[in-house]
Amino acid sequence: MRTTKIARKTAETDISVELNLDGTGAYEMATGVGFFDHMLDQLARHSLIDMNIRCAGDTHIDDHHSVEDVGIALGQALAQALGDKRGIRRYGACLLPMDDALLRCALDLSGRPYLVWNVDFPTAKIGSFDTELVREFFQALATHGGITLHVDCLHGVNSHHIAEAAFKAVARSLREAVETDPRKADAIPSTKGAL
Ligand SMILES: [Mn+2]
Repeated sequence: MRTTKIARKTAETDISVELNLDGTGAYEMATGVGFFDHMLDQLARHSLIDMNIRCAGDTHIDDHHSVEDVGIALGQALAQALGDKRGIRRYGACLLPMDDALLRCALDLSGRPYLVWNVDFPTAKIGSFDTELVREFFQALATHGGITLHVDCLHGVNSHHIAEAAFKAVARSLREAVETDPRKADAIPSTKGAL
């Protein structure tokens, strides 16, 4: 089983992440940020990666440190659970509609962090959540997970739908990329021999 556990503690946040890449999308989220929990639920459910994420953060300041640091810890956990990436499909992509929102994700578990983020939110807030933090999360995830991550919003008028469709598009793409390919079960999917 490709499972892992990460604990990350700083002066700003205290985080634990448990993952099972070969799960069913079961999740338990308690980050102290309600909307963010709702987004992480989508990430687990639609990637079929079991996730248990806890964060005690300085949300009395704002949600920034908690959201960014969960992205860092989740990226580290993903990289650790993937190990030498033997047998994985490596690439994933998804075009995901949610009512008015249409999001496109393409990703490569390349070991080379890169984020291309073409997503504008029509509002600065979703409830009390700052929409700019969605990018912060994916930047941290890409950097610490070693992921080349492209996310584009092709259409959208509602910020909640745009954010949710982004998380679902990344989730679907991750599901594809971390899956083992039965035709290449013992190979590392790179001509370099390492990822
Ligand atoms: Mn929703």
